[in-house]
Amino acid sequence: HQSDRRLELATFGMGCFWGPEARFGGMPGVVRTRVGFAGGTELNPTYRQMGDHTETVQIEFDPLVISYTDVLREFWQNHYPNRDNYKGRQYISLWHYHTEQQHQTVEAIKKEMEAKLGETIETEITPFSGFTAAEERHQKYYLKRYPKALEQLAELYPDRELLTDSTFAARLNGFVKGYGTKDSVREEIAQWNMEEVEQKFLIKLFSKMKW
Ligand code: MHO
Repeated sequence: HQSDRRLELATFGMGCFWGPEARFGGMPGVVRTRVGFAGGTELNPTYRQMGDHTETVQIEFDPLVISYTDVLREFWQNHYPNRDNYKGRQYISLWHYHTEQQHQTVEAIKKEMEAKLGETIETEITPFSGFTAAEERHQKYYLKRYPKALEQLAELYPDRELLTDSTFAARLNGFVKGYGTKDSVREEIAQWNMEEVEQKFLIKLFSKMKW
């Protein structure tokens, strides 16, 4: 699919991971999304046994289209970071930075958001320490509610791993949750870094998709 040159990673938790995967998956410039577990010590976490890990979304994005700063603002503008942790660490507000440059940006945007919120932000900000993908049934969770659409995608993505990693599926998962319109999705596909015949194929598939 899209080539991976110059992609950047962001890893964060902001409550149940289904919603933020759709939100960020619907954003132009986000090339790949996955949900999983991060931040804890439990070995081989699963949904049923995540131990001290947090429900986390990991995105790969093209910084020429969407900046790390944009991703951070979207993160803080769309959850309350100081909630009581009623289920231990499962739903805490968590930000993992991958580089020292990212770390500095996180601290700067945190200050900006604290000024807006009028409160100290308690998001746990720590260096990335690993990410374990969640079970397949949690990936692109909202898109999975549309079996007819999945059937039409099955030819393109014969195994579910391919669907999980696809930019198209990330955008569709956002679309079904109300992020983006038919036109915005079509317009964006036309910008993707792939052959024009592939773009046309995806646009047609999307336009004719039965939900
Ligand atoms: N309360 C939600 C949480 C799911 S999210 C993957 C539910 O069980 O529907 O934690």
